[in-house]
Amino acid sequence: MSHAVNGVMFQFFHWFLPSTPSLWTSLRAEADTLRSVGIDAVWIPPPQKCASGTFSNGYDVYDHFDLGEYDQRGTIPTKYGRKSELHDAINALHGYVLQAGQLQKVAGARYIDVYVDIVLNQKFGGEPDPDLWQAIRVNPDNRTEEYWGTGYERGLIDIRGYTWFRYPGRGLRPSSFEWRARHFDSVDRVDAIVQNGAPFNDPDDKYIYRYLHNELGYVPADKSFGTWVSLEKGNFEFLSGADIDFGRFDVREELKYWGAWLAKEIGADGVRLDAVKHYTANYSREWLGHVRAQIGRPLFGVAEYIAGDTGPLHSYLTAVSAGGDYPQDVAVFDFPLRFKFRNASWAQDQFDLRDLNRDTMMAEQPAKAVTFVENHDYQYGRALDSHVREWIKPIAYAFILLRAAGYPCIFHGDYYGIDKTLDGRGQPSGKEYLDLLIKVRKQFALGEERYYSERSAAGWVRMGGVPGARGALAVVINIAGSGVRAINIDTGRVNKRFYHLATIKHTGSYAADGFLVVRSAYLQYGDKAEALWTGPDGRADFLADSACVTIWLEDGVGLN
Ligand SMILES: [Ca+2]
Ligand SMILES: [Ca+2]
Repeated sequence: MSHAVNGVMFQFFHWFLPSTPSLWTSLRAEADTLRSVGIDAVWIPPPQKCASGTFSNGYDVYDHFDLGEYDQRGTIPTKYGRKSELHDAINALHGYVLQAGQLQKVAGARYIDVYVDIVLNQKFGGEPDPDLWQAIRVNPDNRTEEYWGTGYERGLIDIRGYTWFRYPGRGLRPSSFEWRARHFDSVDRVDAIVQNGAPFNDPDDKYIYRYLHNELGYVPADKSFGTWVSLEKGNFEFLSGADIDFGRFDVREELKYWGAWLAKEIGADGVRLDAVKHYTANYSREWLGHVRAQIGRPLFGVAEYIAGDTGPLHSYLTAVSAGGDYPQDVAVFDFPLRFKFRNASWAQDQFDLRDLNRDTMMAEQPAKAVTFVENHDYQYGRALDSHVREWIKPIAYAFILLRAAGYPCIFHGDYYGIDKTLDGRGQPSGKEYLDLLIKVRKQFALGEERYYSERSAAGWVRMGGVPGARGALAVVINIAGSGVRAINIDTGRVNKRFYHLATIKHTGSYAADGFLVVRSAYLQYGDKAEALWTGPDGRADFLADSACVTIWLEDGVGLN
């Protein structure tokens, strides 16, 4: 968790960003705004050079050590900019400016943590390897099924993968490590196949090729897919590109060395570990332990383990934070909760809101849950109907920002909106309502929580009464297709007036002004349009309109 009480994380990128202006430049320009609205930590995308140069989003790693500094893959900057611009952006988030060649702390500037995206599973863009390397064909849908024996497209083969990474454009610093076939577990594209001494052509995209051996004399002699990886598809070690073999000591050491180098080089305060279900959880632990020891200061860690159920997430947390000689603290993104938001946004009246509080990390391991509504992998335009529909976003964000559990993360596209030329549809900006929710989180989402849920509406009170709390807060969310709903809440506040702070709804538009934040009286609430009173038992029916979230604040000092 962030050092801040009620910390808020921000994912500062989405999938369809253009490469100009560079993201690092935009981030630097936005640093003061992010600071002023209450952001505590910013998750930045993978900063290293990738196979498709300025077209890569950061996950097809070519050279971990090129942060937009060397002429490789046809470009010096990455999609997100030059290394110098990355430094400038991080300095701005940390509250420093460069003056006459010296970094100066800006008086009073709050420090915003920087979490960097760490891609350890795969590499892309290598040259055809000088060596043929022995392999076996594997069924992509069931990785335990290997095509041994004799017959067409069966048996031992030698392949030339795109597994040679030697970095002439960078040279031998900060690392002289040269990647070759022996450093990988598997590939899905090959330059050549040789079988029984003759060239052979497999159909494209039909197989994964698993390498069988390390070089002569290496221990272990044989390669294998890892344990403590996801067992979807039999064994989910391979994701894409050239899959790195963490069964090797030299590989483990090289990427730990890189991790410590990167964290020191850019002053990272945390990491977001990409695709952890595709390499052994033991390496997440080993890598975090090494980097933390090397940099000698706290390093937040959150892992991307995509799962619809919490079971695999608990297993991963156990392996990393309770396994081995040096267990490492780590959090996980709450994908089960995010998929519920997605499903609720499509099912609306058919969705049972009581499910939001079941089978989620927020419910089952709240201190390890990074909660979120949308991300770069699921946003509109990525896959058919994978996105969370706009109408539910204020409701979902209220659920993660105003509840007691979890460390919430706001998505760039949800905050700034997305121009329709980028994603094909457009997305409205949620800045107005998100700024308000962050404020309410910081000042009122404190103290004991009491939560109530019915099928289409739910509500909760935060009772305050702790340092920093400005009073009690009641929130109602309503996913019904029509009609105002009431949730009876025991506020613990007897005969108290709660005023209508805001009702937030989507107008149906994908243009910039697609969300409506009603801050004055909400006429559909009748005699409760401006305020309501709790009874002598502390209870009241709190209201929200259909497809809305409504926030009620205890009368008193009010929102600052
Ligand atoms: Ca892997
Ligand atoms: Ca392996």
